Amino acid sequence: MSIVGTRVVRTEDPRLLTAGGSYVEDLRVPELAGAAWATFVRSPIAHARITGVDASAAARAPGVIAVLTAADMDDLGPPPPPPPGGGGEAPVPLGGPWAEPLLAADRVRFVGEPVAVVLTEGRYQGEDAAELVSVDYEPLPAVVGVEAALAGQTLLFPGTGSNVPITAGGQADDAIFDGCDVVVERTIVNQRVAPVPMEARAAAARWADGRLTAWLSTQAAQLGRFVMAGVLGLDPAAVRVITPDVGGGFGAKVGVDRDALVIAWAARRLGRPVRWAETRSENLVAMTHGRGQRQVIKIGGRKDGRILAYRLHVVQDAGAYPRMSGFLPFLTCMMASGPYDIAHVQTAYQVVVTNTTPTGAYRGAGRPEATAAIERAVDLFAAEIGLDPAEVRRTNLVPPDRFPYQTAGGARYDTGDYAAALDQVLSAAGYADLRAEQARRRERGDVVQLGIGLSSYVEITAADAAGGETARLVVHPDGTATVYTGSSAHGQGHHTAWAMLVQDELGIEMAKVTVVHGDTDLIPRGTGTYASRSLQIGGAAVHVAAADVREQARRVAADLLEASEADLELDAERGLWHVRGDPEAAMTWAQVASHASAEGLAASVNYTGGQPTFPFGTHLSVVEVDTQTGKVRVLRHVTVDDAGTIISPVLAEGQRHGGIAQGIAQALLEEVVYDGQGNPVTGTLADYAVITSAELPSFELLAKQTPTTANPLGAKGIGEAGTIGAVPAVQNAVIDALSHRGVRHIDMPLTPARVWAAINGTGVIL
Ligand code: SMO
Repeated sequence: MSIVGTRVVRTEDPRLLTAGGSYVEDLRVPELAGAAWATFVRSPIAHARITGVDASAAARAPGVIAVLTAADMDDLGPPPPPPPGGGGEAPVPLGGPWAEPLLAADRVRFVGEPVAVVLTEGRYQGEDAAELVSVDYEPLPAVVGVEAALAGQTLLFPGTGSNVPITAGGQADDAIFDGCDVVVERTIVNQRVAPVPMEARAAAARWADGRLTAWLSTQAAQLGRFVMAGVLGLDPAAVRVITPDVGGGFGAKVGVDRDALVIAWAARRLGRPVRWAETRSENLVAMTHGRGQRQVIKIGGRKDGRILAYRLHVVQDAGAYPRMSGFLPFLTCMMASGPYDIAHVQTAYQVVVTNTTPTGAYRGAGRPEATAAIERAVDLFAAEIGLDPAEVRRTNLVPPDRFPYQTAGGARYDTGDYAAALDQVLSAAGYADLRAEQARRRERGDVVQLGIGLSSYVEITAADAAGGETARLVVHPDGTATVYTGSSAHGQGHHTAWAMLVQDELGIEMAKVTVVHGDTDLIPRGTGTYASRSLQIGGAAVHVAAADVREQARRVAADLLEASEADLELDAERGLWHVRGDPEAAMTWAQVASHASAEGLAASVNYTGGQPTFPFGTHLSVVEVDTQTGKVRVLRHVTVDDAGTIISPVLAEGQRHGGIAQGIAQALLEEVVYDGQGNPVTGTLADYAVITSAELPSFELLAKQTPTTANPLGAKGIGEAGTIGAVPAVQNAVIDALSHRGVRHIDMPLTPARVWAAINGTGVIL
C-alpha cells in the first residue's frame, strides 16, 4: 500500500517539541562568536522631518560599540532592481520616488521606522543605549486611513504629487447592471491585521574574506540571497544565506526586510559579526501587516436568485512604503467573482500610502480579501431578494461541466465541483435543522440568537508556478537518501511530506530520508515557500527527481542482476529491485547505489512544468450572538477544503486548523488600530487580540479530493484555504443571527462593542 494519503506523524516533531529546534536567536555557532548585538532606534512619530540626530550620549553608554545612522551609509549604491522573472508574490519594491531607505534619513513615515542602529557588546545594553539617541523630529500631519490618503492634503512623498502609487482597472460602467431586478451596493472594510508569527524577525551576519554569511528567519533563502547581494553591491555567489528553524512567517517573511539588510551592512562596517532578534512590541509595529482594504461592492441580479453583474473596487492601504501592495489587490481583483458564474464582472483598484506600518502578504495575500467581498455581496443580495443564501449560492456556482473555466478576471480554474462541496457541508452540518432551531429562537425572542454563515470559495495557489522549484535527491551508497529542496519549511512539515514522496516513489523508508532546506551554498537555486506553492511545485520537483533516480537505478540494477532493464521491477513496498518473476533474487538500494558510484545515485531537478491551481470549498459557521452584550460564540465550523490529492492528511488538516483559527480571529477579534496621529494603539499582545483554543470549537473537517492536472501529484495548495474560507463564513453567521432585526452588515472585527452597536442602531462603532 502506498504511504501517500496515510496518517503518518510528522517526522519534525520529536526534535521541534523537545530542545532540538534552533532558531536564529538560538544560534551558538562558532562563526557568530563575539557578535555584537543590534538594537534599532525606531521613530515614535508617524510623520516627521528629521532635523538632527545626536548619538554622542549613546556612544558613551556601557557596552556600546557604535551607533550607526543613514549618514554612515556612504558605501551603498542605489537600491537594486527587482528580482528577475515573474516575481510572483515576491516583494517587488516600486523604488524610484517611493523607495524605502534602509534607515530613515530626512523623514520618518511610520511609528516603528528604523532611524539608527545601536551595536553593543551585551544584548540588553542596547535597549538602554537606544534610549539615549536623541533624534530631533519636526512633526508633520499624519495621513491615517485610505480616505485621508486619497484626499491628499498631506503627501508622504511630496515629489510624487499624490499618495496613490498605483491605479489599475477600467472605468466603472453601470450598464452592466441594466436588466437587474435588484442591485445592492455597499462599502466594506477588510481590516488591517498583524501576522504574529510565534518567532518574530531575526537575523545574524558575519563576513569573512569578502563573503557574507547571513542567517535569516525567512520563507525564501534564495530570494534573500539575491536581495542581500543587490543591496550590498555583491555578486550573489559572495552571499550565503542560511535559514535555521523558522517559527512561522505567514507571508510576512517572504521578503528581506530593511532591518535584516542593516544587520548585514553593519557587520561589514564593524568588521565583526552582528546579530539581532526583535521584541514582540517591535514586531507588532515593524513587521508588515496584512489585509487593509476598503472595498466597494456592487452586485445585481434577478429575483429568482441569479446574479448577473458584480463590481469590486479596492483601495489598498500600503502603509508608508509600497512593498508588494500592488500585488495584493491585483490578486483580489483576479479572484473577484469567486466560484460564481457571473456574466458581467468589473474590477479596479488603487494603492495608497499612509503613515502606518507597510502592508504585505499575509496568509492568502489578496485572496481572502476577494472571498470576503464576494461572500458578503452574495449574502447582501440574498437578503435583499429574500432567498436562502445557500440556495442563491447553488444557483450561481460554476457547474462541474464548465472546467477549465475562464473568468472575467483572467483566471483559468482548473478542476472543481463547487456545488458538491456546498452540499456536502450543508448535509454534514444539518442545515435544515439549524434553520429550524434559528426560527424557534427567533419565535421565542431568545436573548441568545443563532446565526448560520456560509462561504463558498475558490482561490489561486502557486500563482507564480512558472517560477518553478528545485530538488536534488541523492541515494547514498548505504541506501539512505537526502533531499535538497528549494522549498522552505517554517512549520508546515515539508520534511515529512518530502520523505513520504521519496518513500512512495522509491520504497526507501521515510526514516532513512533526510531533508535539507534553506542553505544557499547547498541549494543555490530555489524559490521558497509562499502562495501555498510548496507541495504542488516543490513536492512535484521531489517526485520528478525521485522518478529520475528510479530510472537510473533500473539501469544499475539490470547490470547487477544481469538482466535487461525492461525486466527490472522495483518493489516499492520493500524497497528492493528484482527481475520480474524472480522476487527472491533482489537488490537493496544500498547495493544498487553503491554499485552506481562512490557518491551513489543523484538527480537534480528544476521543476517548471506546473501550473497555478484553484483549490475550492465551502465553510459553514454556526454562532451564538448574545443580543444584550453583543458577545459572539462560535459553536461549530464545518468545512470542505478541496485541495486535490492529499499526500499527508495530517499536514493538510494541520494547515486547515491553523488557517481556520486565523480566519475566525480576523472575523471576530483582530485589528491593528491607529489613532488619528498614526500612533499604534495595538502595540502589544495585551491590546492585539490573537485567538486561542479557548475561543474555538473543534472544527469539523470534511474530506473531498478533486485532483488537478496542473502537476504530476494532482495536488493543489492547502496552506491558505482556511483563512480564505473561514472569515466570511463567521462574519455572515453573526450578521445572519441579527438579520431578522434588520442588520445587513457589520464590519470586522465583530467585537462585542461593534455587534452591540449594530443591534442597538447607535451608529457608534468602536
Ligand atoms: S501570504 Mo503567503 O506566504 O503567500
